[in-house]
Amino acid sequence: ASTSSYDNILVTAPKPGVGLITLNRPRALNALSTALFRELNDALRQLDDDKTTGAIVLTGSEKAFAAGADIKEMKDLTFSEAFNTNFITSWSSTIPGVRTPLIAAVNGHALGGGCELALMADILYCSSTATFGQPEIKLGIIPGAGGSQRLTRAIGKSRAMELILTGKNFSGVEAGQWGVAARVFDTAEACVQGAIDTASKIASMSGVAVKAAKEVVNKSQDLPLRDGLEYERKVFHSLFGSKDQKIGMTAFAEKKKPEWSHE
Ligand code: CO8
Repeated sequence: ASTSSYDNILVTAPKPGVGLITLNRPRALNALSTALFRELNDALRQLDDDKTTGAIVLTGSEKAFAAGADIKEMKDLTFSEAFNTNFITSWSSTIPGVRTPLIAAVNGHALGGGCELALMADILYCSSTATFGQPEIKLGIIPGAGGSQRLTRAIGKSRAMELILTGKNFSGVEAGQWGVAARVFDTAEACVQGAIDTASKIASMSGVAVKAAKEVVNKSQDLPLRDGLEYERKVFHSLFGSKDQKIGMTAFAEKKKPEWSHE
């Protein structure tokens, strides 16, 4: 396992091909500060560039995935500072460009920016006792990193409107029922382990096919169906130019295990 010199996060390699980023600001329940995001984005970029990393898991502690943006840091922010520095944009602009699959393992509080950060992941796992919510309305603001958009797409307008207008939380169990979470675990430990196991499985596939699959699934969130289907077909055709298509199909025909080139 590799370690690093970050102050707010820990980066390890729990299994071959898997990068694990743990948000680690326990005294502030992993509140998302500029310093934390600078480190998180740096670690994500490094793992994404590392050819040996096939999937990334992002988690927090048992108590908090992240309790939101750092309210103490934002308290005195003015409109002109927020506008001129394009506040939050630099925080949330790295993740959409990460091509390696990202799995969020959410335990404890995932509130405000913490909920939005979890929703930015490709796959979300949580424990039944996780607490999600967009409490911004109670602070006199609104979600600013996709809460009104990604959450609404995930759970529908009426439920999203209720949550965002009242600031009430929803549980890990509800996240599972509503399709926010792909899987719900009984304990925090099982949740993180489940995410690592899925990441390991993804890392055992062809890296070219995995990146292509992630790209086309994400297009479904942006494109009308006809354009999405066409996009999928183009990428599908293009994969017949990859080495791994030949390796995968030849291995099947010869009843062997494929040894991916990731090319
Ligand atoms: N910011 C700064 N500090 C925080 C935050 C936060 N969001 N959340 C908790 N802390 C601090 C507390 O101030 C406290 O510090 P101290 O010991 O110095 O007083 C410490 O963490 C422990 O917290 P509590 O004592 O409150 O712990 P409890 O277990 O009693 O309560 C709660 C836990 C319910 C999570 C509570 O801390 C809480 O309500 N936190 C604020 C939640 C919130 O409103 N979050 C939304 C913030 S706004 C936002 O996220 C805008 C989105 C911006 C986009 C982000 C880009 C991805």
